[in-house]
Amino acid sequence: MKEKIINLKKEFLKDLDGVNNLGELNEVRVKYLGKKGYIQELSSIMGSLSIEEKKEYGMFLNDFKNEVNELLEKKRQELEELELNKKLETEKIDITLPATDIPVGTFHPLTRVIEEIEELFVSMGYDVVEGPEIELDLYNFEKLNLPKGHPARDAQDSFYITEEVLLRTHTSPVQARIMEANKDKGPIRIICPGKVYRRDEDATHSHQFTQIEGLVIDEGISMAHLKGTLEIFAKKMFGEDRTIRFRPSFFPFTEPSIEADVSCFKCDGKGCPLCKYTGWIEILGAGMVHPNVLRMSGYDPEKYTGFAFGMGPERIAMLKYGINDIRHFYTNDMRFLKDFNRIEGSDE
Ligand code: 2NM
Repeated sequence: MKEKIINLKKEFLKDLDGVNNLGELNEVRVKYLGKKGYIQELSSIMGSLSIEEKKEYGMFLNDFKNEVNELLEKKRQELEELELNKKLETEKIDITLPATDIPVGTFHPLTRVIEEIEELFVSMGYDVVEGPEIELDLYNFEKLNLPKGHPARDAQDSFYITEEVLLRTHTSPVQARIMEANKDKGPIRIICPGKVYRRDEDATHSHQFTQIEGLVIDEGISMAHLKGTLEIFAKKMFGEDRTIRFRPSFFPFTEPSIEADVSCFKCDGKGCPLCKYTGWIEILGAGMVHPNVLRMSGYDPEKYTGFAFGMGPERIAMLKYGINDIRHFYTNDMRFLKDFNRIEGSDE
C-alpha cells in the first residue's frame, strides 16, 4: 500500500511537471482527485484493510491527498501568472495612438439665435409662451383684425386643413390667446417663439420657418417704449454701437405700424453691399396694438395700450452670420452646422 502511494506520488510529480496550461492541469487534477481518480481508488482499497493498517495508510494517503491539492494549487497560480504575463505581452495597448473622434452634438444655429433672443427679453421681465402650430382661423386671423375677405389674408399663402383650421402663418395667435385668457385683463409682457408655415419657397423663403413675436400691454404704453425696447435689442444682437430707425409701414393688427432698421454693422452706416449702400438693414416689423385687437380679446383700448413686434430668427441669423440661403437651416448638412459651430465657437 505504502509503496503504491509512493509510486503514485512519483507519477503525480512527473505528470505535474508535464503540465503546460490550465486545461492540462485540470486533466491531472481529475486523474488524481476525481471521483474515479487514483486517490479515490486507493481509498476504496483501504476498506478491505485491518484497523491498524487503515490507521497507518489512511494518514499516509491523507497526507498525499493534501500534498496533491497543495501542489495543484501552486501550479495553478504559476500557470495563471504565466498566462497573464503572456496576455500583457501580446495585448499591449499603445497609449500614444490618437483616440477615435466621437462626434459631439451641438445646438442648431437657429436654436441658438432663438435662445439668445429669448434670454434678452426674459432679462427684461418677459415670459416665454408657446402655442399650437395647428391653429383656428379665429386666432390666426379673425382676432388679429383680419376678418374674412381681408386682402392680407390671402388663402393662397396659407396651408388650410379645413375651412376653420390651418397651420399658423405667424405666432401672433399665441398672443391673441394669451390676451383673451388673461382673466383680470391686466398687464402682459410676453415673447412667443415658434414655427410658422406659409406657401412660399426660394433662397430667402421656406414653407416652414420660425418667428419670435413680442407683446407688451399696460396702461400708458407708447411708441417710445417700443423704440427703447427695440434699441436695446438691436445693440445686444448687433453691437453696442448700433442705432435704430423707424419707417412707417402697415400691418392689420397694429396702428400705427412701423418697420425697424438697424444701422449697418458691417460698414457702420457708411454704405456697403450688405446694406445695399443705404447704411441701414431691416430687422423687424412692429407697431401699437390695434384697438380692434385689444377689444376683441376683452381689453378696453381706452384704458390699455400696447406694442407688438415680430421678427424672423432665420433672417437675424443670416444677417449676423453672413448665411446666404435660408435652406441651409433645414437641409442638415453637417458641413454647414459644423462651420456655424466653429464661427460661434462656444462649445470648443
Ligand atoms: C409683426 C409686426 C407688427 C404682432 C401683433 C401682435 C398682436 F397679437 F399683439 F396683435 N402680435 N404680433 C405684430 C405686429 C407682428 O410682425 C412682423
